[in-house]
Amino acid sequence: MDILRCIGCGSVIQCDDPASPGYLPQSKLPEGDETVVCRRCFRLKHYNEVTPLHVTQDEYYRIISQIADDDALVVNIVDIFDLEGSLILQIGKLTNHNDMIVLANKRDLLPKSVSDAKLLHHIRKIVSDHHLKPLRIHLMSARKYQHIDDVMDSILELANGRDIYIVGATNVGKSTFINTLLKAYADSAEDVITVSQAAGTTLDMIKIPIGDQYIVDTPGILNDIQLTHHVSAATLKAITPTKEIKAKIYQLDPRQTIFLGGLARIDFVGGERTSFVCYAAPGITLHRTKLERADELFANRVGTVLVPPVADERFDLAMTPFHVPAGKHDVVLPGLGFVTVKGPIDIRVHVHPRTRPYLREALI
Ligand SMILES: Nc1nc2c(ncn2[C@@H]2O[C@H](COP(=O)(O)OP(=O)(O)OP(=O)(O)O)[C@@H](O)[C@H]2O)c(=O)[nH]1
Ligand SMILES: [Mg+2]
Repeated sequence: MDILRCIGCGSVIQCDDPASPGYLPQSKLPEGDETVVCRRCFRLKHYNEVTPLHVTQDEYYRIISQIADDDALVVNIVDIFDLEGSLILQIGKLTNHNDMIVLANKRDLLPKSVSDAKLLHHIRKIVSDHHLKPLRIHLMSARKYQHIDDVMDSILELANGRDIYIVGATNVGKSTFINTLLKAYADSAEDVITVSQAAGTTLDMIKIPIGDQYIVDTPGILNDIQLTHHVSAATLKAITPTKEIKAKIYQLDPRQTIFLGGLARIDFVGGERTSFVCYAAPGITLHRTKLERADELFANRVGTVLVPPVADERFDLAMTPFHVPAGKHDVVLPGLGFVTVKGPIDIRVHVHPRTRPYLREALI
């Protein structure tokens, strides 16, 4: 008998261990050759109930390195909202330097006033800093169907009949992208592959035939510098924007601080009074205070004034000082958003110790 796989996450179906991927009670096994969905995917889809499971790093490498044996097109999806966090350093080597295209997903989250040209310029720089050499880079929104036709034209042209592997860090939208393609080009009425806000949704390769070639979904690699992996489900929900993020503007005097909930803080240490234009999910409470009060506030008011996080979740934040040169710059707070400021000023940026804040020329 052929191995039976879950169409939602790619796991091999098994009836022995409810805690392992692909579990389905014996009684639910299909009689004929219809597609099956494992219990975890079923629950995710119908009750939004997440059973945490992760592909280990070794397992990930084993799965992804299969691409190295194929002459294929690698479609590397990254998340515009967390570019640094969603790039995989070793991907060129793991895929034996197969031809690659980069798709920068979730364009819908950034304001329309951000120019595509500027955004592409910035993405190109980060991609090349990471020593990746894609044949092309596209912006898109898999969820909102933005630029999907252009992307598909590019992919089919560059694949030229070869298999197409969709790779990327967890949560960048790989499965959403394939579902979107299936709806747009194969008349699929609903999402076939399981998609969720939690990291580690897809657990093995899912091969979908399109004509003579395959389009293959893969599990995401868990990048430790993605904030996603360090917060509770409730916090993740609060910090994940669901639509275009809107600017919130604060005028700050030197010696003032602005908090993004209890998850980040920017101290304005020196310079002229200026505006801090914050772009983050509406679920994150912004709070301005005097620098001299900031430590005390952080020690006592996380979860009440400074939310998220809620309940007992607490993080120590790590501090990095920056001199912002003259002109408009974005202070990028990975996984949370960015704050546009005008230099020259001196600031101190406090974020989750696993993530790395950085400066870039302002996108807006
Ligand atoms: N705003 C926005 N959200 C998106 C877009 N594409 C995907 N998402 C969301 O991002 C989250 C992760 O999507 P998935 O498709 O499960 O991501 P994945 O890369 O397959 O994740 P793993 O299987 O865990 O590696 C879900 O909450 C999606 O709804 C997009 O274009 N815009
Ligand atoms: Mg997936």
